[in-house]
Amino acid sequence: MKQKWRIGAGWVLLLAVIIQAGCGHPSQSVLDPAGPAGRSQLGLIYLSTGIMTLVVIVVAAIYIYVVYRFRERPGEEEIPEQVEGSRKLEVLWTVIPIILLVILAVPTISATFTLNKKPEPEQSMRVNVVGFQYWWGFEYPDLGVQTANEVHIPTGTQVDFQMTSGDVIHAFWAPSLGGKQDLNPGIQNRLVLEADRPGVYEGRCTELCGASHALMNFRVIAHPPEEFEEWVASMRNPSSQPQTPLASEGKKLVSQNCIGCHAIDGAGFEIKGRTGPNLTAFGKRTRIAGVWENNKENLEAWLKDPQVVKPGNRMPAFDHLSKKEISALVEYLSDLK
Ligand code: HEC
Ligand SMILES: [Cu+2]
Repeated sequence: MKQKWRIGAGWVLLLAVIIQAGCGHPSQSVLDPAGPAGRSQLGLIYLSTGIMTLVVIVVAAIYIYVVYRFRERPGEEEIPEQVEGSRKLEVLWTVIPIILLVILAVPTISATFTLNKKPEPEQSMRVNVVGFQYWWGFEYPDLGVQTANEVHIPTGTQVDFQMTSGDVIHAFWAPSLGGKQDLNPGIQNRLVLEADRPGVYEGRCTELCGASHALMNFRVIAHPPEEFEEWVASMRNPSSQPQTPLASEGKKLVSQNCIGCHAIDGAGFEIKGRTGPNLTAFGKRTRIAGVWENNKENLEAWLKDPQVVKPGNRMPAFDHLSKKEISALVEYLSDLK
């Protein structure tokens, strides 16, 4: 039964991918690069696929020819001339692969060094990334802004992502922009990405990290520079105060239940928890925990039991709260803009 359910889910996922690809909306494909890193990697993919295709065609052609040419014919007892130890052939099939590997290696090594180059601090923007089971923390050290699961960047700017992990090994991959890079505890790795056009670029964890690894998604949202400046300004001065009595009730509940793990800038809480995603301007996020559309219904379900959505994640269920209390929390959180 479970197996059937999984196969069904697989088909739904495949269909979703096809439909998404059709919309050309959130982009998640190495074949549709949106920046220099992705383009350079796609070039290498074409080169290696081209060389491999050539090898397969040549080897298959020789194979078919040999099988046909030296087949056993009726009345023919003799075995064909044996060529074991032929110096000419040995040299030939050693030298050809060496040449192919050199053709592959030179651009690959050169691209690897280019992609790993430290960008000029004046011409780039630094973003610190920390991976956790199963969410992404993003910090803009020069802008004084923090967010989670959705990282906003300006187009046409090199973004110097410096990454590490808060627990196990994760890996950062936004296929359209380029990648991947591992996030190792205690080590800082770099990935420099740039988006040439505004858009939403899907990202994923690509290092098996636990039960909800497959749900450890993020989004890179690229804006034209002026729009990005507006986003930064709104994050520096977020509206974190409740607008309705219900939301005030919600804020109180947050201060009693949530701030040990979550920070909300501008709300005036004394404690700023760091073991969960920063919830500043949470109402502006497109998704909850990177997997669910951000709307009131889903948020309610998330708070009642986050484990249903993301098995094994580190947020406890709040099913002991009353319906009214959950509504109050939802009201306050969705108003954070
Ligand atoms: C013990 C720590 C802890 C407590 C307490 C906690 N959370 Fe969380 N919360 C987390 C973690 C960890 C995540 C990330 C889950 C994941 O995606 O893996 C999370 C995720 C979330 C998210 C999704 C964030 C995003 O970026 O999409 C929301 C919303 C949220 N929590 C709200 C709350 C509220 C409201 C409370 C209080 C009623 C609360 N949390 C209490 C740890 C906690
Ligand atoms: Cu992960």
